[in-house]
Amino acid sequence: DDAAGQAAFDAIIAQDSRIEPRDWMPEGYRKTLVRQVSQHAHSEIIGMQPEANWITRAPSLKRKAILMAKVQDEAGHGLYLYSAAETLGTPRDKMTEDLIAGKARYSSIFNYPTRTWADMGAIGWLVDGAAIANQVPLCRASYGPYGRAMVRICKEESFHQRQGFEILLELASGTEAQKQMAQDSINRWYAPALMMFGPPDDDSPNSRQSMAWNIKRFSNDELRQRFVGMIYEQVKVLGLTLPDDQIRFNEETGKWEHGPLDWNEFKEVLAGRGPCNAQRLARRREAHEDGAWVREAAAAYAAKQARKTE
Ligand code: FAQ
Repeated sequence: DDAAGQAAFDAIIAQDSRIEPRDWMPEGYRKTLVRQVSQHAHSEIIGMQPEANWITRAPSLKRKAILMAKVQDEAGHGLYLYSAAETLGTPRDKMTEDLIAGKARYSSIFNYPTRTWADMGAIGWLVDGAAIANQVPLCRASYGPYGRAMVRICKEESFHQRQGFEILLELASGTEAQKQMAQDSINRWYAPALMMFGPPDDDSPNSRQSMAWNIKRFSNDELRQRFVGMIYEQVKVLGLTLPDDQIRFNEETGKWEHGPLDWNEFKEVLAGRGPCNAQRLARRREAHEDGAWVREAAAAYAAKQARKTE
């Protein structure tokens, strides 16, 4: 019954152990996981678009092969995550329907345009970098299928981050125009990357409960500050700068600090009014419609195989 289920659940959480799909879990726990994991899956899938924009224009065959592999990895991440969410009882078709109907969230970051080749570098370094900072602690998330999916995803994200940093390093040691292109792209991606960690802690309605359930291990601000400290050092290797002159390590609090972020812009993007929201959703919808014949053919084939074995 529910009381026994709740007691067993509480004991697992208290031991910092794992909840598995067939275990009893509170409805709120299930709901918040479906919310976070499906949003995460959608982010990976929508996140393919800004980079796919540059595949045909990559500056060399080698760069093109690497970028294609990275975009394919994002598709794979989306699939593991949809599978993890499905173990909680929500079918993937339903999640996809919500996404293309504009009812589901995905990360704010993917609503910004990729204007130059340097953006492939800045996305790898800053966006994948922020993703890793946020996701390494999620490898220990209390829900088993989610935590296990995160382990592999984080390994692949590390490779993505290196390739982005290397793109910027090469541009930064190139001509003055190339260096300028790299700097411009860092200037545009810095603040949106910091916003990936979510709203400030005092405006984050889900954090407290998610931390109590061992889904989130650190708060949005804690992870954002840690990330700022990392990129503050890394940008020096590039010989470039971050567009924020207020970054400093506060000896008293032991925390990194950064300049103010425009949370109105974040809210606008979440409300569907960012620079590329409409374009991203239209493209996703179009891809879904274009793929209808594949789904129909697969279903017809499966039905035929089922009849054969009857
Ligand atoms: N964008 O109460 P909180 C990637 C929403 S990495 C949009 O703090 P929570 C890799 C939030 O959902 C990107 N919405 O929420 C890649 C909530 O709304 P709701 C994906 C955001 O869940 C790289 C409301 O604001 N990573 O894809 C954002 O405790 C390159 C209040 O916020 C993940 O999803 C945002 N940035 O904390 C792919 C990581 N922030 O649902 C391709 C897993 C907040 O109540 C290329 N997720 N919101 O309507 C998480 O860790 C958490 O969900 C947070 C938000 C930290 C994102």
